[in-house]
Amino acid sequence: MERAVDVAIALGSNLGNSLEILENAIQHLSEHPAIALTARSAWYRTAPVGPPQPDYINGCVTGQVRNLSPEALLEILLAIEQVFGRERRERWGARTLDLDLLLYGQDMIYLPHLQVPHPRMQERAFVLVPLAEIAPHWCEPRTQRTIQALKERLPLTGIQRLDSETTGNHY
Ligand code: A4P
Ligand code: MG
Repeated sequence: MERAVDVAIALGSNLGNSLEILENAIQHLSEHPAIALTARSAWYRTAPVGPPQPDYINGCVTGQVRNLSPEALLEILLAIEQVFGRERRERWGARTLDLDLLLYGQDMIYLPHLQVPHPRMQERAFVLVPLAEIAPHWCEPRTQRTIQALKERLPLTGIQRLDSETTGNHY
């Protein structure tokens, strides 16, 4: 039987032509036969969390996947990161493309290589601000709070929305 699940994915980049890389990453996701994107946020320029490094561009997309396990979706995200030549060096360090699986329906997953909801999403304005634009009422299953409520608990400094024609688009 087909199983359709709502998913949320965070995108980030702070090396190279970030906006172009991020747009291309969304294009790759949208072309995958098992993924139907439902909404995308605006892009945000965000101050780096972690070691000193350039500002990031961050955004989020939501989608529906069919017959795609969380692990299979993670593999797809890692493969798209590789297309853009991401090298893993320093933890939390600069990267051409970072794709994080934030939410997979209401599932909670605690595997060594995959934790969902993303364990640090509730502390991160660079995740919650774009996600609240497109999925404010989604209940984060660990905290049992909505994305909007989680966002309202955070200071929103260092997050600047970029103007764009694609802002807040729904598919
Ligand atoms: N992994 C486990 N769970 C997940 C998940 N839900 N989604 C594993 C994606 N991957 C997940 O990731 C290492 C491994 O995490 C993956 O191979 C996968 O098996 P990584 O992306 O190589 O490592 P990382 O991103 O350097 O480490 P980490 O701990 O994931 O970092 P974060 O928490 O993603 O933070 N500041 C701003 N302003 N904007 C940013 O986007 N990003 C980070 C990275 C730091 N500071 C930032 C930003
Ligand atoms: Mg990551």
